[in-house]
Formats: sequence, structure tokens, C-alpha cells
Amino acid sequence: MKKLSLLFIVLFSLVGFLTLMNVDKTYAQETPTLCGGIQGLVCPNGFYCEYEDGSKVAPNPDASGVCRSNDFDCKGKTNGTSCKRCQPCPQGSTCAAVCIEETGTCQNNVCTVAPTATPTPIPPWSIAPVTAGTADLCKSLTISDNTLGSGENIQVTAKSTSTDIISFGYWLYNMDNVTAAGNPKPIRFTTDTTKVAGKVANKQIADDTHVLTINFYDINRKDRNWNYYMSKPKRIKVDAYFKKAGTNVWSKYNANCSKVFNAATVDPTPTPVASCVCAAAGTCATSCFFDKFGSGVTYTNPVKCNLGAGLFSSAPTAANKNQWCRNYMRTKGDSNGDGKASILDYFYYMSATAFGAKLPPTVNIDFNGDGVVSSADKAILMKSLKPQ
Ligand SMILES: [Ca+2]
Ligand SMILES: [Ca+2]
Repeated sequence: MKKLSLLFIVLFSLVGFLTLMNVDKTYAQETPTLCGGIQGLVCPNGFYCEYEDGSKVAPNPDASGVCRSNDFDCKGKTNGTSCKRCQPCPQGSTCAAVCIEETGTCQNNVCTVAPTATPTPIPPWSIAPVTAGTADLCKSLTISDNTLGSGENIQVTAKSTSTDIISFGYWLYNMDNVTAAGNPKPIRFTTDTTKVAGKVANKQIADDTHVLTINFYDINRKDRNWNYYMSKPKRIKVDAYFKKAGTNVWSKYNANCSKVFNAATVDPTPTPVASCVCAAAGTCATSCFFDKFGSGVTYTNPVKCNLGAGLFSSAPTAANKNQWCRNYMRTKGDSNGDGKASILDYFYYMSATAFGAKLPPTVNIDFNGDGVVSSADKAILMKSLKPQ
């Protein structure tokens, strides 16, 4: 009997020892304890959530991360000593924390891991163009602010009539880049012509609502589907679509899930195109670009550069005329080529038309490009000065 008991004790001890060995092995291979996410998982006491972008503050409500210990193994060590960062033990285990293979150096009692490479640029928003289905699943789309300023972010909330939505898709369109039919074209941030600007958010648990955060730096990019002069989108339409669990089709378009916001993006100074000249026929070369109003204004194409010398204080030179063609904002009322329609352009227009004053040869007040100065040109200038 005694021998049997002893055998049991030995066996139990061995099993216990092997179990401990297994647990130790598990620690080393365990996936880090997750936090955040759509479930809003909270780290244990003494730990904080480190999000995917390395920050301690959730970059968006659905952001997930891993729990990191507040208490690194740096305490009492001098700065520069190598260290390891810790994470909580896997659920069910007994120790408080386990160090992971992420070695850094102690800096003021904090284990700091130096970046191993140049930070990865923020990936541009890039998704396949939407293929709308037939089911109408839209309830509403709201935007927290209708203007996205530099350094700001806005929240776009998409709601469906169904609680069974597993994918929320957001496609972005440029209101200033329209088709002949007047429809805004999709924004494209990458050179990949099979992708357009937007985001798809997939849910682990079906829901009827999703909130998308759009940061200024997400939008302050060149729209490669537009021209290269006014490169960054300014007025952006966001359309939301929904995909139900168990299906692979997006919902149909619904105007209630379509909203426009403004973005205070800043364009670089356009590079002049050498081939953009005023041709002998008095028209600007086809390589010249003009930023035109998408609707409500009729332009002559190609834009002319043939205003008569009688309007000017001295006869315009060929160089002056070339510059008229390179003033891409002329078609929005910029007479003097300073890149904007302003009260100064209004002064030039009124001086010439109401008082018969002579214009500098650098100034061209033929905004619609038909070769003459008329009230149609004034209407364009007023449209810029008093936007609707
Ligand atoms: Ca101007
Ligand atoms: Ca005109």
C-alpha cells in the first residue's frame, strides 16, 4: 500500500512537472493577449493596450491591439541596459506576465524598443470599384462635420435597415471631377487603375451600424483619376454600401447613404507644361489644362488666347499669351494668373468693361475661353467669388 502511494506521488509529481513544462512552452508561443477591437476587450490591471499603430490611444473605435505591461523589466537598471517588454499571461495561467522576445533598451525605467526600419507609410485607401447589388439595405449616413480641416478627422456613421451586416463599404467620389453626364468620378489614390479610394470594414459580429474615421492625411493626397494641376480632392462624396452575412454582394445605391464633405487639402504649385502654348490659331494647345466648373458653365474648347490688343496698355507678346494658356484657374475667374479668383480679378474685369481702362498684357478676362469679353465671363468670376 505504501509503495503504491509512493508510486502515485511520483506519477502525480511527474505529470505536474510535465504540465508546467507545457505551460512554459505555451507562454513562449502564445498569441499576445488581444485588447480593443469591436468587443472592446480591456487589459488586466497593470497593463495597457498598444494599438496596431503603436499608440496607446485607439486610432478608431474598432482598433485592436495587444496588452503590454506597465511594469517593464527595467526597474533599477541603468539607461541603455537591454530589456524585454512583457505581456499578460495567457488566460488560465498562473504567472502575472511573461516577457516576450522583443528586446529593447531601458530608458528611465521604461523598456524602449527602437524601430527596426523606416516607418511604413500610411497605406492609401484603396479598394475595388463598387459593384452594387439589388438589395436596398441603407438606412442613413451621417458625417460628424461637413468640413475636414488640416490635422482633423471626421466620423462617418453608416446605418443599415438590417442588423445582419458583416461588411460596410465606403467609396469616395470627387465632386469636382465629373463625367460628361455630370456624375462625380471615383477618386483614385494609387497608380493601380483597378482600385479606387475607399474602405471596407468587416465585422466579426453582424451589426447594423459602423463608424468610419476619416483622417485629414487619408484624404490629403493626389487624386490620380483627376488632372495633375488640382491634384487633391476638395469636395468629396462618400457612398456607403452594405453586405449581409452569408452573401457576397453589396447593397444597391441609396441617396440616403450618400453625403458630401469638404476637405481643406492643399495642392503643390503646378509644374508648367512646356508644350502648353498659345498656338497661331489663337487657341491654347491641347496639353494646356484648365480647371473648369463641372456644371452650369459652358466653355469654348479649346480655350482661346486671342483677345485683341485694344484691351491692353501694350500689345500682348507671345510670352504673355502662352502665360494666359498656362493660367489653369482662368476658367474659374483668375485673370492675372495668381492662382485664385479674387477681388483683384473683379477690379480688372470692371475696370476694362465699365470704365474702358487698359489692362496689363498679363491679364486675361476671357474666362469662358470664347475669345471675347462678355457678361458670361463676369458670371464665372461671380460664381467663384460667391460660391453657392
Ligand atoms: Ca487672380
Ligand atoms: Ca469670354
